[in-house]
Amino acid sequence: MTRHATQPIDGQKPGTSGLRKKTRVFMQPNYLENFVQSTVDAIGGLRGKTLVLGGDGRYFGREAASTILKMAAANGAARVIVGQGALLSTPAASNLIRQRQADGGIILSASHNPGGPDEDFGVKYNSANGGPAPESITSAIHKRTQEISEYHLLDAADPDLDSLGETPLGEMTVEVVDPVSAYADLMEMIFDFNALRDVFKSGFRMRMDSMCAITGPYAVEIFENRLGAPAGTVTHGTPLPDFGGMHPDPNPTWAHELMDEMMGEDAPDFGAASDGDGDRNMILGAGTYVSPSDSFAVLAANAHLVPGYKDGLKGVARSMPTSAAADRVAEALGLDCYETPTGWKFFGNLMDAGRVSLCGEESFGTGSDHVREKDGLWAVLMWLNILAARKMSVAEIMADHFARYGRNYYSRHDYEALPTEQAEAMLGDLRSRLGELKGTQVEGLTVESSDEFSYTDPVDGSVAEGQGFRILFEGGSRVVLRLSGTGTEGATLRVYLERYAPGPDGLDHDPQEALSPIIRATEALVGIRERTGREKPDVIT
Ligand code: VG1
Ligand code: CO
Repeated sequence: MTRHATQPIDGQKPGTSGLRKKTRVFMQPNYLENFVQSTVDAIGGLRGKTLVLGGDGRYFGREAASTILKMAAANGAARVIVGQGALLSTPAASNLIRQRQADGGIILSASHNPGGPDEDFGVKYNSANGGPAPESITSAIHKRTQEISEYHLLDAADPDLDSLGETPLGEMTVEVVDPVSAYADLMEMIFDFNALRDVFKSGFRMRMDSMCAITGPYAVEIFENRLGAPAGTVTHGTPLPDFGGMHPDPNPTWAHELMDEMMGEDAPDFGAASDGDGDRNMILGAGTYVSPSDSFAVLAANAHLVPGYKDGLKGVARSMPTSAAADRVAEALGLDCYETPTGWKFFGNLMDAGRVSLCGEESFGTGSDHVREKDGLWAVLMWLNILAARKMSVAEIMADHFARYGRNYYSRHDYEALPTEQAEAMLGDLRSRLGELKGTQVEGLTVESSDEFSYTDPVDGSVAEGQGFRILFEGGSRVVLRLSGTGTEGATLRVYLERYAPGPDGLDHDPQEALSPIIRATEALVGIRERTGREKPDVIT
């Protein structure tokens, strides 16, 4: 018997990046099974297909992988390639899907959200191009969850996820692979590993904080084993089911240990951190924090120094809330620059069509067309390679970049776990006033325009509406507001603040100070403090 009767479960709607819920929600009877079967149904079944499967090692990942393997077998899949121990970083999964020409993949992660029985879990389907399924598929999955009546699951013992090699599961083959080697090989093809070895030989000091999440084994293999960085360069390098209690979100708030070290005396030359599933990165120099939007712009400006991009870039793309720093680089280099909604799934078509090579988001996400996900360790290697080629410190590279292109002062303020109704009412009210804001003078600023962002994909013509509110001020400053689509508790309001300083003066202010008129204008126009009663944001990046 492989058929099991079930009933629709409410709320199985994928967000910015797959379905994310409290782990205990996923552990309820039929919850995972319903969502996985709906995914299978929405993509036209699995008969004869090959899938890639793995996740970031968080609590419930192994059990979920076993269930999914038995479901894949009962649904007629030919083969599932699974990372040993059910582990795969998100970029490594994307790479395997592409390299092995699989039909798709399932990634078990809630990314930068904490893990554990009382924290978060997630499931995401990626298509044959290695990228997160586009909205057409995620909405078909959601629709299917509302009408599902049965799922298929093989009655078999849990498959062995730890021994490398092939074993049968019913008619299907389970192929357990080393999660790290193919990814590390790909990195060797893109970067100048000889030059990087020389950098470490010369005494260059780096700290890579893997935050007890998935990048630990990848970072140890790449930095310590292949590039010769001293043992201990990678900290928190063992993936743990609860991330050792860490919140694996690489930003100054949650990666505070690394922040303290990099801002302290005798700081290493270079510091980096990554998130739960390994697709995010934070970049630091001794005493220097690089804002993600600036990091993306620096990578675009210097990519030609890296062997994998020596012939130049096809174009670049950034999410709408990401600062326009990269636009200035694109303009100088004569590259097309696309502006997409938040979420990596919107970059896939542009990369597949050969329109862009590099993509970036303000949320510590950068990547290229080497895979179809953002890629944390790739970004760290980009920086290392650029540092090696330019023989400058992180601080020097930033100062040089700002002097050349001007500086887009930028910050994101997050208000977490707001009552959903309150947050929606606040933005609903803003929506109703959007048309009247033009010309409003506030805190010495004048509103130039305001709208709600919608995106028409230039490749397939699909339209995504309601992707965030934009208020633009005269002189190039702006504020963007949107609600998060990855949280599992109430609503998280994200407020993205930006102000452009052309230079040569005024390039080295504290971003919060430089942005203070915009912060005050936002309060006057939207009334966040007044309506939520929150004195300040929970997280500032
Ligand atoms: C957030 C970020 C977005 C990112 C997404 C997935 O989404 O803002 O830029 O693509 O997380 O990242 P939201 O809807 O919460 O703002 V990851 O590393 O969690 O897969
Ligand atoms: Co992530």
